[in-house]
Amino acid sequence: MTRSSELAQRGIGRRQLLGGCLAASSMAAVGCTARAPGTSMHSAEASTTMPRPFPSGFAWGVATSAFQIEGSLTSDGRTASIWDTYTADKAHVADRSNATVACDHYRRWEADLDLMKQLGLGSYRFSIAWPRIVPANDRRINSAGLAFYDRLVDGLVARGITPVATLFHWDLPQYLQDAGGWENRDSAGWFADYAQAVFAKLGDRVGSWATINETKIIVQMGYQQGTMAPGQRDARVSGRVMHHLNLAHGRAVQAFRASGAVGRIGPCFAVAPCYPADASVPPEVVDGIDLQENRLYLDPLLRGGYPTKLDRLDPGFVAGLNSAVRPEDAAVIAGKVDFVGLTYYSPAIVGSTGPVQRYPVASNHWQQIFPQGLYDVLTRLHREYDDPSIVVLENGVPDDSGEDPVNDQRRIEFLRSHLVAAQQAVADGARLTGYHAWSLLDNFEWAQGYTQRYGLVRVDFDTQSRTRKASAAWYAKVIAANAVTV
Ligand code: IFM
Repeated sequence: MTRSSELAQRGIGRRQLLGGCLAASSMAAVGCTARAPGTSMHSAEASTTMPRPFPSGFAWGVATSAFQIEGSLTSDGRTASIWDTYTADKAHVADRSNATVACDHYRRWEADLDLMKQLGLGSYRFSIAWPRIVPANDRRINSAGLAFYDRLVDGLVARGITPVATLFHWDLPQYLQDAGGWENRDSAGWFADYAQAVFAKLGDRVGSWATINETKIIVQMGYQQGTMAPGQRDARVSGRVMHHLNLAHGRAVQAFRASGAVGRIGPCFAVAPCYPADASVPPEVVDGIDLQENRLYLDPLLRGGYPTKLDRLDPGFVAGLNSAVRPEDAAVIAGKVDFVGLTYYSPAIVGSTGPVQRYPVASNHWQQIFPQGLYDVLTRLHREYDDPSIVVLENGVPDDSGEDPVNDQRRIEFLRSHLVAAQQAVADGARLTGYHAWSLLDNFEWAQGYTQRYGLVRVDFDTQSRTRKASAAWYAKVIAANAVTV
């Protein structure tokens, strides 16, 4: 067994959450107030059927990403990203599909924005495709690529929807991968230069910027498990990549401050609250998984440095990390951010011998449905990370198992229960200012192709027609009421 596959086995990657099937009577999340699950948040949930209001001005949104919806992969000067390359090998995609058309959003964006307005959305999180903006090695800025996002941002503002732009949602230009990609320390500078061009064009209208989407998923799935682009399995490289992604985040924040752009900037963490499956699991084992799932990513940005005790991690990963870190990096990485963005899908349930399935599993097979996990991460940030302003940048579930594809009752229940958890966290002090459901549209779900439908709006991929699902109507009511009703 190689070091990297060992690492993958020891870790709990997004697709690895099913291990055994243990039941436990009580557990406590690492870093959270110890209590049996359900005692705090859930008892409040059951006690009333009154609407649970969110703070006034709460940002209700949906999220998407460029590669997953845009299509038009060669239009207006765009060049290939690592995901174009990865999906060119059909064996990498569950249904052997690709994102050449996806939701055809690049051409249908105006109708999609109209749909958002009809739902009453106040916030739209989208991502900008780096290969549209800096398509070639000469580092020329492609004005035709920028013009697309310029129109999109104008269209959002005209409809009263705040643009929330993610600078990097996994579609690294292939020519940069050929130059070493995130393994190359220069990547932080490449990213800052690209970000600077985007800030210069859109910085007068974008409300919030997310720097890098889910660094952890890139590290674990792109470089440890090899199940996402660029498909590597190398623990040492993954350690270097993580550090350079963190550095790139810090350099982009610096570029933002220097740009004079209005708006706010912050990271986007994929958080996974960790719980022991039962009382026999040693706390240090849970702590090691929490380190790998959360603190490795949160601490350098929000606490000024990596955790010092890394002995539970793969030695190759740690060696790669140490080889990349320079003393001057910590301050750059920890530059002040305006909010903490997070995506929440699933907890990590830690058994003595590996990950454990404890809660109902979604049709993607990796997501355990546990709304209290959202409550726990929000209140943990409030308690342990200096009470930041927080935005949920993604939360959702695929629901394609019902007989009527637009009557997605399971999604409604998922969203309702998670919003109840979020509302309770706010009531208990978390400074949550916005929530984005993943996703507006059914879309290209990376290595799963079109097999998993996360949209509030159904997309017929043969005709590109859009049909609002029951969840879209339900979410519109929540938005209008600024409250979720149990
Ligand atoms: O579709 C992805 C998204 O790109 C990143 N966060 C998780 C989603 C569902 O897997």
